[in-house]
Amino acid sequence: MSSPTETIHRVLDSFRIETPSWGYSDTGTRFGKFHQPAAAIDLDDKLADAAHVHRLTGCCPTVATHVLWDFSPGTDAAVVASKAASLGISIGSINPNLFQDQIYKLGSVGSPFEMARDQALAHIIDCIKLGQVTGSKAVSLWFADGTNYPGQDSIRARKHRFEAALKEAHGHLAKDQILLVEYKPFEPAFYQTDLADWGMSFLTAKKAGPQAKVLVDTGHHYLSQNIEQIVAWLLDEDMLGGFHFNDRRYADDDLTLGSIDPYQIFRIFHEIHLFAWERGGLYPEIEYMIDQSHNLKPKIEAMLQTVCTAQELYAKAALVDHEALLAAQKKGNIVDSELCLKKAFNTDVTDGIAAWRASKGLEADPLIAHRATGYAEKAAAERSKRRQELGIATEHSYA
Ligand code: PSV
Ligand code: MN
Ligand code: MN
Repeated sequence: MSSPTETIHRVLDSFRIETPSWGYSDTGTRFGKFHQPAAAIDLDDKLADAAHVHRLTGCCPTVATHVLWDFSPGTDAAVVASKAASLGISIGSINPNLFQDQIYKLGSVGSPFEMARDQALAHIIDCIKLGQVTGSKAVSLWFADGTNYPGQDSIRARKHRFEAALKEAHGHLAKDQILLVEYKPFEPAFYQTDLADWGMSFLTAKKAGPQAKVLVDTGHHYLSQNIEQIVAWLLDEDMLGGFHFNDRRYADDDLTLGSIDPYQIFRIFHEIHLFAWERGGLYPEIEYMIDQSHNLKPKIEAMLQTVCTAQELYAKAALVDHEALLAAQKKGNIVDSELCLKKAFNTDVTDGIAAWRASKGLEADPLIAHRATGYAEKAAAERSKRRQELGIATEHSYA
């Protein structure tokens, strides 16, 4: 058996986390937006911020992009890809925007209106092509589709429209592309969401084709739902495509990963490590992505906190003694089985992770290292000036 330090090094070496472009710019809740002086204004700023996070952590080489928020019709995707490359990162998942346009009032691919469905499908296909130009692997689909009142539309007709659209979209994928199908049980549709849970995403992805898999956004579940069980089932069916990391207290809160319930994230990672251990150390291909847009915390700090928490919980979960767990389970020893998880969860992995960072030429603590660079202050000064020149609403800072 390898030592804890060796285990931590081994698992962190292949653990990559994608940061979201929308996590670097000013976003808000439906109640308002609190501007931050250092927030990214445009895609160039977002790429620079993502590259900065990667430089500090060494594990965030890709940035997810949101079409319409990042790419306008005139944007040259190849230029964007080479800009990213010049900063040492690349464009990660492409997220179509299927909820912003007026035409999507009653849904996108699930809409009763053919015009809306056609526009949505064409947009997804455009995003698949965009992914081919930028060299991205995943096209990540989240739909705001659903209905708000009983009787508003036929639930089964909407299901069929989804199946047809995703099957058609799948036909446009290149061999190395994947289609990730996210689910969400509520909001903005409140009576019924078309892809409300993992089962609906699973079936829709299966019908779309072999390159479509399920995306688990940790915030998109009912309270107290056992997410690790969903993960275990998806792993077993080879249908787990990726994650959107965040934490929540009530709903889709998009709080920092592990800020509310780190043990939940640990248990998810445990299922993944256990699955790999049973396969002789062969890990499934999973896209680990962050889906958080911090409205109150400084954005880069929140991103670094998230990445470090993900690494910490991933490392801890790798320390579960699988042999001891199996032996305890075989004896029906519930207490010892549970203790195998608790022991790993309670292990302090700070030094092990610091040693891993040192071996990559990284500082022990990315957050402290970030503060020492003065990056945020420089960005705040430069971006505030640019905002004024551009006539963009400026921030009111209490800091
Ligand atoms: C909306 O719920 C959402 O947070 C989804 O999780 C998407 O993945 C994300 O927005 C980006 O469109
Ligand atoms: Mn998401
Ligand atoms: Mn969400």
